[in-house]
Amino acid sequence: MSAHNAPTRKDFPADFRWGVSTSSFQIEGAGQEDGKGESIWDRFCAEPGRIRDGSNALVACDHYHLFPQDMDMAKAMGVNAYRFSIAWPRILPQGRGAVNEAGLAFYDRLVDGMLERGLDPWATLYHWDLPQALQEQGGWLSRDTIAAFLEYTDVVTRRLGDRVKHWITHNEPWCSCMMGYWEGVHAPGGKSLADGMLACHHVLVSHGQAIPVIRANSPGAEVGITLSLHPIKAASSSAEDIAALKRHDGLRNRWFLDPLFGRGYPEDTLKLLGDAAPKVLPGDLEAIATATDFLGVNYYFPEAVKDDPAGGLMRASLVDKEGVERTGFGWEVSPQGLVDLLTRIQRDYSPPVIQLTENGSTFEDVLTADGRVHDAERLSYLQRHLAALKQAVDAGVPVKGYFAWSLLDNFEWAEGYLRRFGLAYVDYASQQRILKDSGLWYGQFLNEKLKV
Ligand code: IFM
Repeated sequence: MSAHNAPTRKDFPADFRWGVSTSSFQIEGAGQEDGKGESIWDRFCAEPGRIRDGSNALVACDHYHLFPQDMDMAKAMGVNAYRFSIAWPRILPQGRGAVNEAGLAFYDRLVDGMLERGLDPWATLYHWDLPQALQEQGGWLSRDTIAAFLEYTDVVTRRLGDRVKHWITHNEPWCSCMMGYWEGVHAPGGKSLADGMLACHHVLVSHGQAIPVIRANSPGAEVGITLSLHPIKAASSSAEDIAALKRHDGLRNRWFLDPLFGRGYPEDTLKLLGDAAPKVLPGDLEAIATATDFLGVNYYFPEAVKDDPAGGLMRASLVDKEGVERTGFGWEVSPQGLVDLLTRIQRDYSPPVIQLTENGSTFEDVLTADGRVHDAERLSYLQRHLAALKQAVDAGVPVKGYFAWSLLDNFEWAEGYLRRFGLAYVDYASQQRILKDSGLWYGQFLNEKLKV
């Protein structure tokens, strides 16, 4: 898409929320400063072979010290909302018990800085950096971690609840639990499907039980959860592949959406899981279904699946479509997938409000001699996804906000610093930030002050 037929801000409702998205572990650095405790990701990074470039996030983008300039940049870009996450081990270094005042003071400064700049703070309570001390007691496999999460939520929302009016309990339980406890590629590196399912269940229960705590401490706040969801297609029109699609969708999407919207876990998926299904206690499903104000959706790419008897309990495996456009991660670029996903969520679940809490892409960025990053592919990705978003809004899907992932290049988990998702390029040696062409265009789209 040329800038020519990219949407303009005026194509969206005037009260649409425009933001950027970040997370604590990926940008803050200051990994051992001011009393912060160790997180499972600090530990994971220290294990040889876990992170592709052998790096860690002890310094990352040094946002802990450079946040004023990062927020100045966000403000100049014209966003009106800023999504960030809170590092649990900065607040409760041992997971529970003693509170680290310096950690709370950091988020005071961060939130106040946002408000001074007219940025609406959107806080995520859990973006994967569990205190290592809790992992040693079982992490999300232990029901006690639910109580620890409630204690942490209470401490944070008591302190920030007067100023933060948008709370996200968890970011992408699929990634923190299934990639962390089943696929073994994220911290803590577990390798059991049953563990992945149990961790997911505890995370979902903790989400539901945290809602009244947040509402009590942050009057008038809006509360939601963010899921990573995928539109899924069958690899062919055969009955077998279509049945495989349904099975895969059960685990990937419905497993989360159904209980959050009061339907309990999907029967067909429960049956296929057999002994790997989590133990559900009385009251758990009611807690998970506690009403929220919005559903946060992170969209990156669609999936295609085929019937495959060797494809695990769901008997399905992913198919790499040929000849499609892909990001540097190999993820298919599909703006239409965003329309499909949003309309499907609306049709099947009718959430009151959807917030697109992440969307973005990684490509090989080059800092050129003119001191710029001409990231034409990311720019085109952004423009086409905004056009798709407009299509969904026009079709009546109640999407009320868009948060670009991410403000800054950052620590991309198991990929370390090999993947850049930022609208701003980060030169990690000097910590200099340089708005890429995509970031300049987003700024132009938002306030027409910056010119590409
Ligand atoms: O960097 C991550 C983020 O932490 C969660 N959502 C997906 C992003 C890109 O992989």
